[in-house]
Amino acid sequence: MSQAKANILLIYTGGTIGMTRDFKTGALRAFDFKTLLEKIPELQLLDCHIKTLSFETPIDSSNMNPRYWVQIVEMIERHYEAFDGFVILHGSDTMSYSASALSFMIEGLTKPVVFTGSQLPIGDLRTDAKENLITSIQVASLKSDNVPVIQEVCLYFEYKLYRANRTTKINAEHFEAFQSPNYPELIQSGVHLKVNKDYIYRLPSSTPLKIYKHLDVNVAIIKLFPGITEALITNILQTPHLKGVILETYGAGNCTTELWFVNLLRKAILEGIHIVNITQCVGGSVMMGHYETSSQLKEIGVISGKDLTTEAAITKLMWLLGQKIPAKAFKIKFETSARGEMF
Ligand code: ASN
Repeated sequence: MSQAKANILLIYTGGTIGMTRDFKTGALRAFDFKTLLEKIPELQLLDCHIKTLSFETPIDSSNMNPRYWVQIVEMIERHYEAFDGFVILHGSDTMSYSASALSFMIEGLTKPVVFTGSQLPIGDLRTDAKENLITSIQVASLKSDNVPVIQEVCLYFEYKLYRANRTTKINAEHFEAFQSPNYPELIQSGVHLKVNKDYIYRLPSSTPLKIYKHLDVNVAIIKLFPGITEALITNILQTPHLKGVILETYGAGNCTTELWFVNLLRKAILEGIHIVNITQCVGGSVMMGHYETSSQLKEIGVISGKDLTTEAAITKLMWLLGQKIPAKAFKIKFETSARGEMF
């Protein structure tokens, strides 16, 4: 069967990839998108049609927030029918947060949405931007029998395509800046693109496209450490309007058995605050009840975040809270995989 050329929408949000160096201070700052495209004439050689859109003011991704996520999702929504795939150029610092958020905000996705960026600006001699960008566009164009091979939100960096909501940024310097500790790569890029077919996402049943735009930011992340004080946790849990907390515990979901700690959490849960247990370990999963030091959490109704990354956990929390789900159903929903983000 002859394959139609893919139509790709390239959305530029900012990040190092399009930055230039301020000649006075030496600091990198976001620059305009047109210059970025002039720097990559290779794009004309790709076997697809590319249309580009840009944030009015490109940002360093450290300034990212859920309002920008809504902007990105609306750009995709507006152009969903007309394009076969979407490539989002984004700063690497918060890319895993944005890409995880987008994975939850788009339900029923049957086209590729590929986040990418770079560690060095596209104008630098040793840049990693070109390979990342070119291969991301190729991945977004991949079809088999005129059907997109990738049908999920993913992240491409340094020869690997990952499921977005499984990723985390692990290095501020290396070109290999991301990792997917609990899920294999979807594609390895070498001489050929090697697709790991068994791991790519397919909707369990035909689901209509639905875009979610309400995210609730009344959330917190508490990372435990030996010596953490009662005063600190009390203060966080008394934050006005707080609705959910990601608790980063030790190992397989363990925490101190000191009475004040579990009492504070119990009180918060009774007041309607959702508490989610995830591990501080880079890989592996929470198993509440495996040790005595986590049984208490299970008993008081703490939600298991299983093998979620922090990025996926906090964005899933914002997304589910945005839907105003009743308390009982909330726990079940959170503990169930929505987009392949947990086992
Ligand atoms: N500060 C940059 C950003 O996240 C880092 C990068 O893109 N490599 O926007």
